[in-house]
Amino acid sequence: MKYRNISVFGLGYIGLPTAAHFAKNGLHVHGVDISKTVCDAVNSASIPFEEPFLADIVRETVEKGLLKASCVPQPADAFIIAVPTPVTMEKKANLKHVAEAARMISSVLKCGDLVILESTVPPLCTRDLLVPELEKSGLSAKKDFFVAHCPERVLPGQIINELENNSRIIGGYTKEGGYHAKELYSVFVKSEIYLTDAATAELCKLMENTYRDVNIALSNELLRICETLRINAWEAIALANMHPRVNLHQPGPGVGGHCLAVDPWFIVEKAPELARLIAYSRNINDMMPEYIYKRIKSIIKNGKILLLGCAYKPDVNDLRESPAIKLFNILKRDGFEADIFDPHIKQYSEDLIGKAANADLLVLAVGHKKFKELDFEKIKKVMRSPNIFDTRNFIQKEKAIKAGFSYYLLGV
Ligand code: SAJ
Repeated sequence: MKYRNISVFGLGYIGLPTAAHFAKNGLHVHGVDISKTVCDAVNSASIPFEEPFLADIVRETVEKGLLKASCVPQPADAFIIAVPTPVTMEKKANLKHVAEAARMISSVLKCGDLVILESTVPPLCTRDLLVPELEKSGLSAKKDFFVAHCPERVLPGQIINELENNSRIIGGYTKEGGYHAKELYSVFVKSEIYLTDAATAELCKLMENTYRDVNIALSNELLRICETLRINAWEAIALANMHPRVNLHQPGPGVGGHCLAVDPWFIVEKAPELARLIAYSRNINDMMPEYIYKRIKSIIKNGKILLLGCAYKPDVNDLRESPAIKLFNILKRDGFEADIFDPHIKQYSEDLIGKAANADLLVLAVGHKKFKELDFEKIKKVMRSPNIFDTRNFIQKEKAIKAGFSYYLLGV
């Protein structure tokens, strides 16, 4: 194996598990992050966010001296960029962290090194931004070093399993770049590794998340149609999905996270005249919190509302682009007294009963497994008016009604 020393830029949800996996397989890994707090956490063998099984791997590899972190780059044989690529107010990719990582790498780059971009980027970013930044080193990406785009595609909450067991797409900037990157990832990827060119790999990653976002938008549109026709959307979707070639996704209060709510815009940015369905779907999903708010107002006109869940999806402690937070802000904007309880988010994880005191409505916004154990009898006792609105078809209706709640379900 040619690559013994690797450097991972960005120690977040993707970079840290990736770094830890290479270290677990005996490579020496140097993590680089602009946040000293993150570097200190890693060096003291702790992880700055929740992800099942990650803490053990980080502890083990840090203790063995295989994983270290700092804010400054150092020479390595291979560099992996896993920094955030958020979307701007104008719905364009903000690539400043990729450019900054590339600048840092170019300061230590040498002949024969491999540079891999894992961050999700608009098509042609490897060619038009990454390579030119790296070539400021005076070296050529066609002759002196290798470049590939290897998009991350793991699901938060299941990252450790998916890093090893999902197939991978690697897009070489040159054919050799692809081969070298494949050799490196073979260290821990047990499934197939498909080789292509960098631009195809970039678009492929965006297509996957766009497929999901558009599919959810379709379900959200169908849900609103069902409401006007007084048809149960959940039942209709479940039955349609019995068909062997139908896979409608789940409707709900909107789409959050740093991927589905962001990546489709990277396609729109490159082809605004053509990407009409993609942009329209994004807008449908973005409007869902306002729609939920309208439904809430049909249940109560004023009073106190407690949101159950604010993470962007079940069983994670990640708030990015969370539709529940958008709903919370809408409620506050319009003068409702509102609070949040979420067992996964530290600042909202305490005192469910205190928060439910004098509330007029509970709104189930996220289907966390822990909410299956809610003690409705106890909660009801402290509420002013025991109403519950389920936006995820998650709560057992009979249980809530038995406890004395008036039960409302989105999409019926
Ligand atoms: N959601 C729905 N209905 C559904 C499924 C999801 O409303 O039927 C909502 C969720 O509640 C959440 C949002 O969509 O708010 C996104 O959740 P998700 O589980 O679909 O996806 P992410 O953002 O956690 O991870 C996605 C994954 N992409 C695909 O499955 C194609 C993951 O594999 C990618 O690695 C990740 O994006 C990424 O980093 O791009």
